[in-house]
Amino acid sequence: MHTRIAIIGAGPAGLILSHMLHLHGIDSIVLEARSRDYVLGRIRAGVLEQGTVDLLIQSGAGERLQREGMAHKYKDFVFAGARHRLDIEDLSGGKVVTVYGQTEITKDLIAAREAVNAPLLFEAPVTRIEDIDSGKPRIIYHHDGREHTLSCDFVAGCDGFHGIARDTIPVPPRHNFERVYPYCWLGILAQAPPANDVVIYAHHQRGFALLSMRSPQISRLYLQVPADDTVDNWSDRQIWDELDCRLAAGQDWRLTRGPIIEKGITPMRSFVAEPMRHGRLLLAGDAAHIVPPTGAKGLNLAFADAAVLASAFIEHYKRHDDHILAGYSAICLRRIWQVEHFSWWVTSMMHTDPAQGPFNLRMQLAQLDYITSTRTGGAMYAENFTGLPIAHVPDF
Ligand code: FAS
Ligand code: PHB
Repeated sequence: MHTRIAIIGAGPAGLILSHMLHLHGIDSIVLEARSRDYVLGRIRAGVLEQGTVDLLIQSGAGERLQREGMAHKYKDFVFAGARHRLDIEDLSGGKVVTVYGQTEITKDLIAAREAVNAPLLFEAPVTRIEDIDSGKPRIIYHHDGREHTLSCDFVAGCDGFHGIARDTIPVPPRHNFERVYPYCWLGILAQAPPANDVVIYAHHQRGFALLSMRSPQISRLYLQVPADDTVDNWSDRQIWDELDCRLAAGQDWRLTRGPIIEKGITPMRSFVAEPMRHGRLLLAGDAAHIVPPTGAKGLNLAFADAAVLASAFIEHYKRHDDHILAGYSAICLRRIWQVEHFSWWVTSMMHTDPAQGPFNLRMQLAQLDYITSTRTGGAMYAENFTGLPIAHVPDF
């Protein structure tokens, strides 16, 4: 078999890339290791930047997002026993964030691909990527109990942090940059109406806590826990009590409780692999970078990479112009490092780290005071939270 673009992974990066290429008449094949049900069942991100929402709507995959997505003009911070509201729409010059689960985006994009009978193979793990330095790279994958070979013009490594594409780039030139944090997030999904109209980030001496949502009936909540913690250490009651303690500190409200339908531990790390291209292999999304979820950037970065990569392929095939393709890694990495900095900064500001001592606690409170009490500080936060500009986005 041959295709122009072999895409490894049916996560947000791989799915939106194949969708955008299709709209420009460029054929691709998506190879996904997991089953369709597994991919559709993953509970992950929830906050979309303005650019991600615009991309989904303009590419025709945002109809349900427009109906069910919850646009947030504000964001709340809780610290030092008080709640502070940030008008992110005003401070960002008119942009908002939209709460709409990554699970729903995956459903919408898989539906869009299957509606045009796109070649999207599940339970088809890629085991090798060959000849990326030649003009005819090959993908070796397993499907239906047999090994297959797929030749292509380019390979898009959209296979996430634990995929194989990144390691196909030799060291050197590949160089990994990493920071692992001494804490994790315990996340829950609960059948309980969200106790607030917008997302709350809480700074507390016992640790960070986050209130988010998936619908008017479903709450998404997180607690900072030690790096070696497990969900088995926490009863439902202990989770709700700790969330109340941190989110409602010094205030006269409490969370609405309900059945917890999903629990999970998310590790916290910052990671970037440079470069994002080697020969005919180009990386996008978590395959190339990871951010701690405090900035709500992982999913949005995947979309931004895919938009630049789609633009590069469109220019290559339709205008025989390789400027974006040649500059792909540098173009993406400039924005990625700015988002890595924002995610690291917000994580360091919001999470308690006993090793940092009391001076650090005062530094955190001073930053939070600056963001919530000055227009300059608020505007800097809002500009990053609603999303930095993406260098190249295809038109549809
Ligand atoms: P993904 O990891 O989503 O997709 C990669 C796909 O490639 C997977 O489906 C995988 O099965 C497949 N694959 C891997 N190896 C393969 C192979 N050899 N052959 C074929 N397919 C292969 N981000 C936020 O912004 N906020 C959050 O709250 C948040 N929570 C998260 C919680 C968890 C548990 C995890 C793991 C991530 C979370 N993220 C969050 C980050 C997440 O949303 C990612 O940024 C996003 O899924 C990135 O999308 P992709 O780059 O497409 O990678
Ligand atoms: C979520 O809704 O899952 C969410 C919100 C904000 C974050 C991370 C995750 O920073």
